[in-house]
Order: sequence, then structure tokens, then C-alpha cells
Amino acid sequence: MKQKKEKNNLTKNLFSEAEKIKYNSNYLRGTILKDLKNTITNGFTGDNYSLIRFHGMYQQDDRDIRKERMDQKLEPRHAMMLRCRIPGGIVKPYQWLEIDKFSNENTIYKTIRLTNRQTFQFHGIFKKDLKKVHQMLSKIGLDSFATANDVNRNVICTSDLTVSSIHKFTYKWAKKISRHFLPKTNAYAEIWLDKKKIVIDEKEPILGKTYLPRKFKIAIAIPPNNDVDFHANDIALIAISKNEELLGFNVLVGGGLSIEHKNHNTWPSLAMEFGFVNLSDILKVLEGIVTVQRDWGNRVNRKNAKTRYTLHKFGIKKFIAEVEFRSKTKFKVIKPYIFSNRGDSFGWNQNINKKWNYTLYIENGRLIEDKRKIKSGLFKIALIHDGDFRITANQNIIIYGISEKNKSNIEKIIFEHMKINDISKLQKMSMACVSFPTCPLAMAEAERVLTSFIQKIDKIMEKYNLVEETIIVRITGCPNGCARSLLAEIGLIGKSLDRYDLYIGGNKIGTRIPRLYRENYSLSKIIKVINPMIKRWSLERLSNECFGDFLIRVKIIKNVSNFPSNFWKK
Ligand code: SRM
Ligand code: SF4
Repeated sequence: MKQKKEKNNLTKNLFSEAEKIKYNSNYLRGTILKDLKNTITNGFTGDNYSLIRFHGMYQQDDRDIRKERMDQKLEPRHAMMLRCRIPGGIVKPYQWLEIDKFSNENTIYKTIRLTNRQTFQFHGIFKKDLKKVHQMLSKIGLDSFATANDVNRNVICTSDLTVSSIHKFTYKWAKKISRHFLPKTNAYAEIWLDKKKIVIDEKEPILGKTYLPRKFKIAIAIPPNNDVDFHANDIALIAISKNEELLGFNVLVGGGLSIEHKNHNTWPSLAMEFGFVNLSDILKVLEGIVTVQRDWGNRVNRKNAKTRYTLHKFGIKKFIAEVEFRSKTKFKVIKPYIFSNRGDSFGWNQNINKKWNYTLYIENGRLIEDKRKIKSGLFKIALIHDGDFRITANQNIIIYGISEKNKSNIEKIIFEHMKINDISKLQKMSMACVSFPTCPLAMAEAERVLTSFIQKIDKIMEKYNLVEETIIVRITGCPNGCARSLLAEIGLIGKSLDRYDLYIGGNKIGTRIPRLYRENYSLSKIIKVINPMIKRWSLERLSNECFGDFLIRVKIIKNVSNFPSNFWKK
């Protein structure tokens, strides 16, 4: 019945182009195999351009050399970005060695880019090497399936291990949830791993033939550290524990940050509290939420297709009632929870279980062999490390579970390769998205200007004796919001070459959305605008008052309310 209705809507042209592509894809196969054999172009053709995203790859070209190639009448230098699936972000040393090797031998840029959803991306893989990368990942027990497009993305989970002994449970849940919502089609194995085609009728029992209306994100946060920015997710699970035992999760729904400049039909939203759910019911409830979004989400207009818009259209009460009906589970009253900080605990830390960890700051998450030599340093550590690596949701990496016998050797490598003393507190808490040169949607620089921008704010902080304080500063190259600028205290969103909209008034713990303050400013003009605000904060702040809270208290900017959102009001 549902399939018939879907087909009718597609033939009547009611649904978006993306829906037709999914419907006609033969469960995500398309003609990708045929394109792989086509050596005339380095790119993918037709629907395959979009379908490869379900397999974790994006076709890109280097925008720094695009014009030069056009002038020479050459095809853009197509190459793929591949995003791995690592729920909870844990990588073993033997896996790291292979990942590092692949990046050096088979990618244009020879980098590994840690992302803010606890995984890594390779940039610049030519089509001819795609099977090689998938087979390498498979050999080390990884894959890139369902890390992009209209499916549940990499499930993230608090990685700050200094505060909680329940991480081992939440990590298991991150993996379990990731597995539960993976597409069931055999397409990935057939295309990339040369597995036999499975001819049985491959219905997708949870996702359906047209998968989800839009990307879908799930995060698990362990209070008191919101190191995953849970409000950026369609579903946020707040871990509730007693006597070191995980009891269940507070379930929040409908977070998301992307907007379009000036389009008031788009807005960011914090996730909203649905209720507490015991562990025994959690998968049923998550399935309820995912399938309501699957069936009620907007398949006509992709700009309004994410869960927050579905919630807005149908109302929270109706949405909750439908989830309860489908899952046969009643939400219980939300259990008390408090978040008091964000970000990673850098340097040496000892876990609850007394093992040692070292959290490394990775500038923009970009592992590249420059003067800091962090990439080769990590490689050397992977050769001797008997614990694992944990990628954080802030683009950093924890060398986890270092044994007493390895501690001094690893410390030596860290200090030889990764001089971190010159990195300010502000910089360690800042974030930028990838943007130029690989992101096709970039309107302004982000990753490549973050450090110099932060150094200017650092000077202001020094001038006003604020070096022990921090402000969460984030830059994205466009309003899609990948660096989560709309959960920052100072958030910049790129518009064009050296032009950004300035948002201020988020808070330290990531539970308030900032508001637009100035439009279309250059970075130097933004520095001039925030200088007097920081000065005032240094003189008038209350004890422990963060920058964003201060701006709201002294009425420099008005609070953004969530539901209904007054985000666009001046
Ligand atoms: Fe993102 C699209 C990079 C986290 C919202 N994002 C992209 C693409 C793939 C551009 C594209 O569609 O062609 C970027 C690839 C650039 C490149 O060259 O690598 C890109 N997003 C990233 C990463 C690598 C940023 C980073 O510096 O870490 C993050 C990868 C996460 C991962 O491992 O899965 C990344 N993206 C985010 C986040 C933050 C988060 O999830 O916590 C957001 C905002 C939260 C949200 O979803 O609301 C985000 N990315 C988007 C959007 C807007 C989606 C929407 O709701 O409209 C797009 C564009 C789209 O999907 O159409 C996008
Ligand atoms: Fe690209 Fe925009 Fe995301 Fe930055 S925010 S990576 S420019 S899509």
C-alpha cells in the first residue's frame, strides 16, 4: 500500500528529484559498477553521483585549480572524498597504520581529516582506487556505508573518559544503534567488495525503498560533558546512570543547525525533550522515531525535510503519541540531568579505571605532515601503542589506555612531534569546517582562516587579562553549519570571499542558539566589533559568567527561543 502511494507520488512529480533517484536505484546499486569501468571520465554520471554518497563517498574537485582547468578546457579534477563509519570513534592501532598508509599512497592530499562526528575522511581518491580503499577498510573491519545521504549517519558518543565509568556501555549502544539502522541492501558488498549479488527480495524493513527523507543523526551524551553537541542531532540520547550502571536514556528529538541565508522558512533548533526510556525499550522507541520521520517527513522540499520541520508541522504531542503507538512504549518523565562543560580534556588524564590517556589537539582535525609532524608522530605511536585511539566529536584524538610501560615512550614521541604549548585555550575549543578547497558548497574560507582569526582574538583576551578564560568560537564556510557555528558563543557563517554573518549569544555548554548580530562583515571588521564586547565582559562579568550569557544579560543581543523559534527576529 505504502509502496503504491510512493510510486503514485513519484509519477505525479510530487516528490523531489532525490526521491526519484532513490526509488529507481535498485536499493542503492544504480549503475555504479558500470561507471567504475568507464575510464573516459574520473567522475560518476547521472544518478550515481548522488548514489555513491549512500556508500560514504562524495565526488569533489579542487576549487583552487578549477578555473585553471576550465581555462585549459579540461574536466574538473574529479576525485572522491570518503567518510568512514566508526560509531563512537574508536580505532585500533593496527587499523590506524593501514589508514595512514592509504592516505600517503593513494590520496591527492595525503591527509586524514578527523571530522566532528568522530570519524575520518580521506580527500582526493581517484575513481580507479575506490575499490582499493573499500577493500582496505573491510580488511581492517571498517566500512564507509551509510555515512552520507538520507540515512542514519555515524552515531556519536561522549569520548571524555575522565568523568564516567559508563562509557563502555554507551559505546556499545552507539555501535548497536548504528548497526540497527544500517540499510539492509547488499549493494555495498557487491559493488566494492566483489560479493555475489543477492537476488532475494531486499525490502528495507526500517528505512523503506526510498530510505529517509533527509540525513538523520543520533548522538549519545554522558552528562556533565556535552562534548558531542547533542543539540545538533535528530535524536539526542542523554545517558542516565545509577551506581555506575546505565539505566536508560532521556530521549530528545529534532535538533539541527542548517539554515539558508535569509530564508525564514529554515531555522536551527535545539532537540526537544520527549521523555525517559529504559534500556530494554530504547531500540523500539528509536525505531518509532525514525519511522515516523520516514513516513511524515517532507519528501517534496528537501530544505524542510529534517525531523525538526516534521515536528513543527505535526506538533510535538502528535509526534510523541505516534512514536508511543508504534513502539508500544510510553515515555516516562525526563530524569534530571545537568551539563556543565563542552570540549575535550587535553593532555594527560587518568581514567576512572586508572589507565592513562593523552588527548591531542589536532588543528582543524587535519592530519598532515607539516612542521608539527603530528601525522608521522601518530604513526609512530600506533606502532607501539597497546590501547586504542578515540576520535572526539571536536576533531581531536585521544590516545587511550596507555600502559605504564609505554607511557614514557609515547610521551617522548608526543613532545618530539607535537609541540602543543603554544596552543591557546581558545584555540583548543574552536572549530572550523572543511570548506575550501574541497567542499563544493563553500562560500567563504573556514579551516584555512581559523587559526589566524583565533590568534587575533587571543591578543584581545591577553589585553584584558582573560587568558585563563575561553569563548567558544566557530567558523563555517556556508550556512549548512558543519562546524556547528549555531551552537557557538561567537559563530561565523560564510557568505562570500572574506564575508561572514556574525552570530553571538550561544553559551558555553551548547544549549542555546546564537542570534544574527552583523551581516556580511570581513574577518577584520568582526574583530573590531567583538573587541569592545570582550573588554566589557572582562570588566562587568559575574563570577563564572560565560561570554554568551553575559551578552544576553547586558542586552547586547536577545535570547533565541526554541519552539516556536524566534531565531530570525531582530
Ligand atoms: Fe556537513 C554537507 C563536511 C558535520 C550539516 N558537510 C557537507 C559536505 C559533505 C558538502 C557536500 O554536501 O558536498 C561537506 C564535505 C566537505 C569536505 O570537503 O570534506 C561536509 N560536515 C562536514 C564535516 C567533515 C565538517 C567537519 O569539519 O568536521 C563533518 C562530517 C561529519 C561526519 O563525519 O559525518 C560535518 N554537517 C556536519 C554537521 C555537524 C554535526 O553533524 O554535528 C552539520 C550540522 C548539523 C545538522 O545536520 O544540522 C552538517 N553538512 C551539513 C549540511 C546541511 C544539512 C541540512 O540539514 O540541511 C550539508 C548540506 C546537505 O546535506 O545538503 C552538509
Ligand atoms: Fe562545506 Fe558549508 Fe559544510 Fe563548511 S559548512 S563543510 S562550507 S557544506
